[in-house]
Amino acid sequence: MGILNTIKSALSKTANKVSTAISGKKSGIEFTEAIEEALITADVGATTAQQLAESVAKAKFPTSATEHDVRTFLADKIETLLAPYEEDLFASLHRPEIILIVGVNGNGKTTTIAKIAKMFKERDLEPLLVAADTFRAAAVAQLSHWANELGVDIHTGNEGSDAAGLIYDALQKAQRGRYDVVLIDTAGRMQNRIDLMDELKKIRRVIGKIYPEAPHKSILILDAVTGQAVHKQVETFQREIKIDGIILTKLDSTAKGGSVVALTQQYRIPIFAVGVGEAPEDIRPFSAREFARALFDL
Ligand SMILES: Nc1nc2c(ncn2[C@@H]2O[C@H](COP(=O)(O)OP(=O)(O)OP(=O)(O)O)[C@@H](O)[C@H]2O)c(=O)[nH]1
Ligand SMILES: [Mg+2]
Repeated sequence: MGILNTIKSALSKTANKVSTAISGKKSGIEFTEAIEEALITADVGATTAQQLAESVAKAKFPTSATEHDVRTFLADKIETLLAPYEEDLFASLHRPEIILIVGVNGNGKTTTIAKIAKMFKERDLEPLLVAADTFRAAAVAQLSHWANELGVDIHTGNEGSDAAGLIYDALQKAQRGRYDVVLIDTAGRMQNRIDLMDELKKIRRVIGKIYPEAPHKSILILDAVTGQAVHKQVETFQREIKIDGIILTKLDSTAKGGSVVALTQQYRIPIFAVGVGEAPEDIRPFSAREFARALFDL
C-alpha cells in the first residue's frame, strides 16, 4: 500500500464521520452545525471546529457545490493549520543522534522505537537500541525481540536496575561504537507520577553529561485513541521535561485522528510521525498535506 493510502485507511474512521455530515445540503445553519459537530467528534478541538465551520459558512457554497468541493475546502484549511508543525525526524542529525522516547504506559513507545530503528536502517544509518525500561522484564524482552527482528544492536541491563545508570553505560558504548542513532526506550509513566517525572529529569541530566547537547530529540509518544486526554499528557511532559515533538500512534484504530490538529493549535508542538499499525513498517513521516487530505478522504 502506498504512503497516502496507508494514511487514508488509517484515518478512514475519522473521514467517514466528516463525510456523513457534509452529505446533505450545502448551506444553512444546519449544514454548518453538522460540520462543526463532525469536526468536534473527530477531536480537532472546539475552537478549530468552530473556525472551520464559520469559514465554510462564509464561503457560501452554491447549491451546485459537491460534497467533494466542501471536503477539499476543509482539507486546504486544515493543511494550512498543520503545515508549520511538520517536523523531519532526519533533519540535521548529530552523530550519534540521541533520541529519548517518553510517554504514558501503553502509548506505543517500544513499538515506535522499532519503527524508527527500521527507518534509520533503511537510510543506512546504524541504530543502537537502549532498553531503559527496567521496571518490567517483559519490556526488555519486547525490545530485544525487535532488535533481533531488525538485526540491530541493543543495550540491556538488569531488571530493576537504575535507568539513568543503564543509559550512561549505553552512551559510553555508543561513544566507542559505530552508531548513527541511539534510541532510548523508557518505562511508561502516568503524567501524575511526580517521582517518575523526576527520574526522567535525571535521565536527561545523565545524557547531557556524555553528550552536552543531547538528547537531540525528546519525543513524546501519544496514543490517538486517548482523544482529549492527550492534552493533559502534552501539558505535563512539556512542563516537566523539554519535548521536541510528538509521534501519534494508533491512528489506524480511532475515529479521533483530528486530535493532531487540536494538539498543534493548542500547544504549538511539532509532529515527527504517525503510527498506523503494529508492525515496524507501520509509521509515516508527518505530512500536513497528506494528513489533511486523508482526514477528508481525498
Ligand atoms: N494498531 C496499532 N497498535 C499499536 C500502534 N503502536 C503500538 N501499538 C500497540 O500498542 C500496544 C502497546 O505498545 P507498546 O509499544 O508496548 O507501548 P509502550 O508505550 O512501550 O508501553 P509500556 O512500555 O507498557 O509503557 C502494543 O500491543 C502495540 O502493538 C499503532 O500505531 N497502531
Ligand atoms: Mg514499552
